Amino acid sequence: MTIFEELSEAIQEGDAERVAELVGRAIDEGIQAQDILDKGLLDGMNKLGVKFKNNEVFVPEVIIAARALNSGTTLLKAKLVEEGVKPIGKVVIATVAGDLHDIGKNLVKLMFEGAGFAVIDLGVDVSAEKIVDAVKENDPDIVALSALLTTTMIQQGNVITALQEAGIRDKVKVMVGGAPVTEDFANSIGADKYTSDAATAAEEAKAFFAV
Ligand code: B1M
Repeated sequence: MTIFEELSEAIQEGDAERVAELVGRAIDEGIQAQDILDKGLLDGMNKLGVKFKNNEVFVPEVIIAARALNSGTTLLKAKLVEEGVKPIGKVVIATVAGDLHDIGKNLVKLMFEGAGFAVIDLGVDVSAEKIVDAVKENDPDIVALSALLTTTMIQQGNVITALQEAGIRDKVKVMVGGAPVTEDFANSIGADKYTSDAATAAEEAKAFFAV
């Protein structure tokens, strides 16, 4: 088994200690940080994403794998900066106003990070105004909105209206999701993409960049 395969397996098993040990070994062997990231860490996270989508693993496994991914990327960060590796895109993510549910939003965030995006997480119960401010401040490629209540999903539309009113709607792709959200609803509010789960959200985000 190659060191990349070992890393991918350790990520899928959520073995943070082993991930740290393998990343350290790969760095010592002079392997490029980008390869360690793409062929090892992100390969593992992508494979886990597919298993999550197919209901072969569940939320706890994804959270544990994300912790393992973090232990690897923390070690790699300095080397990645040194090699000038850039994230493939920037995402502002939030759970909309009035909504405190963040488990799904956090999973979407993890999948985006696993796919190589830089993610700015605004948290829960985030107003349209705050999201517009964050877009102006951070110039993201994607705004990702989560809503878990039938009473708050309408806020996703309010965010799009606020982006239009601020004259910055065309600068970002708006992705929406959450249990009560449907493709029809997403179309009705003018979102760019609806996905039903976190792994597909990251895949579709990559498709925007044709990566
Ligand atoms: Co709440 N809650 N909750 N809750 N809660 C639901 C959503 C509910 C369906 C339960 C029920 O009644 N059967 C119901 C909503 C009913 C409705 O609107 N029709 C409900 C209610 C009513 C409420 C309160 C109003 C209860 C009360 O106080 N009377 C209250 C509201 C508080 C508020 O937000 N203002 C409330 C509170 C809470 C807790 C705080 C106790 C807790 C949240 C804890 C937290 O998030 N930190 C909670 C929980 C845990 C749930 C349930 C049980 C589980 C939600 C969850 O995390 N699922 C939920 C019932 C259920 O869904 N079975 C329920 C796991 C998570 C991984 O799934 O978030 O759907 P989910 O994410 C999925 C997809 O939706 C998708 O990806 C994930 C999978 O890969 N996805 C995206 C999510 N965001 C996406 C964004 C994307 C793409 C995909 O692109 C950007």
